[in-house]
Amino acid sequence: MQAGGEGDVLVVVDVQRDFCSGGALAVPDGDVVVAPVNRLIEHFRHVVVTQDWHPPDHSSFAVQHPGRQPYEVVEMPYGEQRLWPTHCVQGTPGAEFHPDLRWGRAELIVRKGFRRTIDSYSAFMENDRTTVTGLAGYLRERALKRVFLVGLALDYCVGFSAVDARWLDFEAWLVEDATRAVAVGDSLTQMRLRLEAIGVKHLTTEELLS
Ligand code: VGL
Ligand code: ZN
Repeated sequence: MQAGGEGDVLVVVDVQRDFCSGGALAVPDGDVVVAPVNRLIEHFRHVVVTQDWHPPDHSSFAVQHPGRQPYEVVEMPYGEQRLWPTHCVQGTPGAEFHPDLRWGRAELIVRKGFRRTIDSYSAFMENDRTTVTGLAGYLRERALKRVFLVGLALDYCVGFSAVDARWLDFEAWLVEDATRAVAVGDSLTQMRLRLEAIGVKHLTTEELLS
């Protein structure tokens, strides 16, 4: 496939220590994405990376909700929200990119989830579905129209970024082998159905590079 040139952007979602093995919210096989992601970073002319970046008392952390456990769902003013173990706290080692990730060529780092009262899965929009990160405006101003998504986790931040990319009228592609899921309950099945329904296309790193 002809991809990676002008008009295309690789969006590398949350490849951070806390989502990899030994991390606070480790995604099964999360580290496996680093190798294909690095190949893709080298290939793409334009690369954007995202960084989950929470204050220490973020409202998505289960410890902020007495009597609640990680992975339970609670009602927030903006709707349902899953609670997580404390992860990706601003300035801590867990919030750093995976040490092997070659993110140096990235043209933009989008930080998200920095507002205490709102969680943010998507690289475009926070979970209240109103507050924006600014990424859509950035991509439009730079005439980047095809968004290729990779990173962690497929059923949360990568998936919701793809959903919003489509909703905001970008072409969205998922590079399957360069992403992995947290898989809480049926989160992965749900996300796959949703991505299928809205026309998010998928391919492998090999297909993209050949
Ligand atoms: C993520 C849960 C909480 C992700 C971030 O990057 O998919 N998931 N914060
Ligand atoms: Zn988070």
